Amino acid sequence: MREPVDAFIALGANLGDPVQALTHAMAMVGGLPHTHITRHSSFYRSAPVEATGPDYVNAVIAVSTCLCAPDMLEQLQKIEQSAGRERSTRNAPRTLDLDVLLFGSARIDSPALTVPHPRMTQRAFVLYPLAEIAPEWTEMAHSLGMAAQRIERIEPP
Ligand code: A4P
Ligand code: MG
Repeated sequence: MREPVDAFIALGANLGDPVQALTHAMAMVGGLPHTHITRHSSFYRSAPVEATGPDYVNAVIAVSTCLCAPDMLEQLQKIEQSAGRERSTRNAPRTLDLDVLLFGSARIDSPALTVPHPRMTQRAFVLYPLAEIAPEWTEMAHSLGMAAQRIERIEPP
């Protein structure tokens, strides 16, 4: 058995019932073999970035996992499929998107997987929820500003 690794996963959706989709996806990720969720952010409503369609709901979770990164990606893609994800064009509206942001200290550059996620530092919808559970990202999140990319925390019911 591999040593556990702390990984961060971004969740996003802007079709169907995004809050329900993210809530269900978190439970599915937490139920993966040799994996448990250690922290989760609030949900955030955000304007589409480099994309069209309805507003997104985004969140970030931290997991401790003994899966290797390619196996984690495969499992995340199965969860996306089970949520009815259709891959049409890049950045098309979606029922569920699960991206690996960070995987311990790994640096991966394979055709299927790039870690750290190459666009994470440009995106308020990633950095704000990430900073909530990993405060070392707070300064970078604030440097983007909430004005340029509209984002607001959704108050819990
Ligand atoms: N892939 C490579 N690296 C990774 C990684 N670290 N995590 C590959 C997950 N997948 C990774 O992804 C395309 C391929 O990327 C996968 O087959 C995988 O092998 P995809 O999910 O099929 O396509 P995508 O999501 O349309 O493309 P991409 O490049 O992941 O898009 P982004 O950059 O994630 O942007 N605006 C708001 N407000 N909120 C959002 O959540 N999301 C996007 C998608 C655009 N605008 C958004 C949001
Ligand atoms: Mg994706």
